[in-house]
Amino acid sequence: PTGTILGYPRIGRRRELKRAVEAFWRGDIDVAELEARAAGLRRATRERLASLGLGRADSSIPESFSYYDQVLDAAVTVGAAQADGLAGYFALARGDASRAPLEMTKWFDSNYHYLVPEIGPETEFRLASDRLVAEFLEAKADGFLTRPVIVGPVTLLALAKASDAAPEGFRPLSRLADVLPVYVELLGRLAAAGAEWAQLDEPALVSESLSETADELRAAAATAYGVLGRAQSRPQLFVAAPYAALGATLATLAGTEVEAIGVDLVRGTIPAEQFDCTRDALKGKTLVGGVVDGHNIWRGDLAAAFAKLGLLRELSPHVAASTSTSLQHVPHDVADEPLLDGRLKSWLAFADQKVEQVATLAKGLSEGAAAISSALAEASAALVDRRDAPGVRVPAVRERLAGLAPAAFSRAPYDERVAAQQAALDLPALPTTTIGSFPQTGEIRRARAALVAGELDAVGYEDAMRAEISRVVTLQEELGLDVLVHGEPERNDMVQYFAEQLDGFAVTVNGWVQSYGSRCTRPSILWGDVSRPAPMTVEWSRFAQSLTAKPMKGMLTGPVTILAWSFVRDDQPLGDTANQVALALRDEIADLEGAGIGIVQVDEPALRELLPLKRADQPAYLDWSVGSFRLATGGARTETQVHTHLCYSEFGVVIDAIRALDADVTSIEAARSRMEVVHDIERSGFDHGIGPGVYDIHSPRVPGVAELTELLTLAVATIPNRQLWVNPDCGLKTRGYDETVASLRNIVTATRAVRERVGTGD
Ligand code: THG
Ligand code: ZN
Repeated sequence: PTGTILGYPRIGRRRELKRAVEAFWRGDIDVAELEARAAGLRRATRERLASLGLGRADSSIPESFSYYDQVLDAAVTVGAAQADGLAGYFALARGDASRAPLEMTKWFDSNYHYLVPEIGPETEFRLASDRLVAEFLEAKADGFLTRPVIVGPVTLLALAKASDAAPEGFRPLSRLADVLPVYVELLGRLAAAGAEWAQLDEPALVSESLSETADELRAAAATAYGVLGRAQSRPQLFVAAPYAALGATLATLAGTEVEAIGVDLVRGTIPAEQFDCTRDALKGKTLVGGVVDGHNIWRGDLAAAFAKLGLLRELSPHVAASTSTSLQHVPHDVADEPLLDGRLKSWLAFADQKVEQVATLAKGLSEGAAAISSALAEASAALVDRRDAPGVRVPAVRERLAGLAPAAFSRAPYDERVAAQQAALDLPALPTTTIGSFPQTGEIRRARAALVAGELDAVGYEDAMRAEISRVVTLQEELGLDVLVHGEPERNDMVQYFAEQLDGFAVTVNGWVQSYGSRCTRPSILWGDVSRPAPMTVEWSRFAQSLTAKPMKGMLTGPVTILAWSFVRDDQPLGDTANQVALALRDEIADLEGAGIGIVQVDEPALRELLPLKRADQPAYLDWSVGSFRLATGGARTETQVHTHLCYSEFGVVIDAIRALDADVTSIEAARSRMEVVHDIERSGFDHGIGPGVYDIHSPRVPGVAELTELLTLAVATIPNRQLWVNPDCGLKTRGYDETVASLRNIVTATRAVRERVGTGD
């Protein structure tokens, strides 16, 4: 085949898998019904892919289904995670009465989260699942010859963490030789079932953010694919290395007996100096060029993609077109978006359109460029149309950015700010607050759904939201918190809420993308120059502040996070786009100040998330990301206290960035590590306000007063009191009210006890 994709969304065009899996969890359907629905989805996917131009019988359709996560699937397949049936599989992902869920973390530089397998010297590898074989046979019975996909051994081990039983310093990759026989056995079964190709995903080979060095990973690849290549009975092997440049590891893989190697030519290139050595090593191997971007939703430059495949042909006569990554990161189909502007739609390619692009390129490879010249010309015309369309470049936005003085990125010196803020806010020592959102009750969701359905008018909706805000403010006053929030009932999602109000963004109706397990997000599309036609949050905050004499925090989402959780234009540097968003937020902060708001929190939970995989790219990233935050907040008055919140971050990794943000107060996730972070904070010499989360909001467990007191005692013993804030470790949106009230009450009680002990009682 000359065209394929690395993987396809599995959640379903209408999130059918999410619905089925959640119905199973609730006990509404049994395992047979769940399996039947999943099989139906897989069938529909194969038919769809064939109708979009992938071959039915040439292994170009990948078998990339997963009930929850592909890393968990691989771990279960090799026996590294024990799952008793589907219920046991889900228990690994979500935990049950007897065990905690596996840890979840971000999959390379995507917005997808995978489960982290735990592997130690005691882990007994064995082929424990035949799901891959069964799905291949299921396809075969329907007349499809598909290509089974599994996470490869190097990536599986490199992403795993050491089990609790493992000795200090143990690394799962040290078990490579033990896991390879299981892969060999699996390949044998696939061959026996009639599979002609198998795909092994090895994104770890491109990463510089793992604990293994590039040399260690390259050596592991040589070992692994040396062994798998020599397997007695196996399908042809396609090793895919998405998400960044493969570098010298391409030559390493070329030196093994695998039949095809996939390279990401959207994020990476093959350097000219590698051409000679690689060409000889490649011999009869197929190079699969990932030239259609699997990460974004742009139609892109198809002619340029085709030209890249031409360059690959100088390395090997066998070249195939592919996506740069699995299409699991993009929604299904532009045609499912009736409300998107037609002109914008003509610039877009979701998964189905990208499959068609691959099919076009494949045709060009086998029949010559002339056979696809009109398709290439149409894509180029759409690019030209996009370049000059109204809203893509707005002179007023560009002039304002170009005219910024360096001073726009800085506030008064921190000492001055501390004094002015203390005078204005008069907060006690160890002030208590929350991160911003309160539980999104069924009532709130119903009101929003009724508004969207037209059953509730804007006035009725706003009344419902104001009632909720009053309830939340009253609750916080009763609890005795020091800095209050309005609870954000009016926000569906902390990015989409802003995207819906800013010029330059579009939002989708069906553009769901899997975030983890059954959870999805609907990223907004940032297509043009960004500006703020009107204030976005001010009336809600003004109303909330009118209800209380305590300080009310204004709540905004920062520029980096707005970019990270949207599909962002690819026609200018991210930093330029981020600064446009920053200016809109800067104006919003000024308006909040005008409405009497003295504390503004600008959340950047995704600051760590966008960090590039290649170390060489990281300084430039930190430069623009920090710069955009400073531009957003740099206009705040000296007496306005600027907060930020970061999640999913190891403090050690982002401390330099946090310092550079220069926020007055930063709250971070810390509860899961039992406050070990306070030692990092102390060592780093960080001297601004800091709120290490005192309990984990990701679980319904209510932390006890004694436990909280102990954590706070540790914190005050390590960090100067004047710096310390007390808060949960993230927003409360996904929690219920019962546990939220109980937890916050305990936080206030523990804080008061510790305040008295350190002699700065309120
Ligand atoms: N918003 C956006 N992107 C995100 C997050 C977010 N990416 C990273 C992180 N948070 C991912 N975490 C979640 C947590 C919960 C859900 C999705 C991603 C979730 N989604 C609902 C679901 O799938 O049922 C749908 C929500 C909706 O109706 O809008 O619960 O916070 N943009
Ligand atoms: Zn958080």
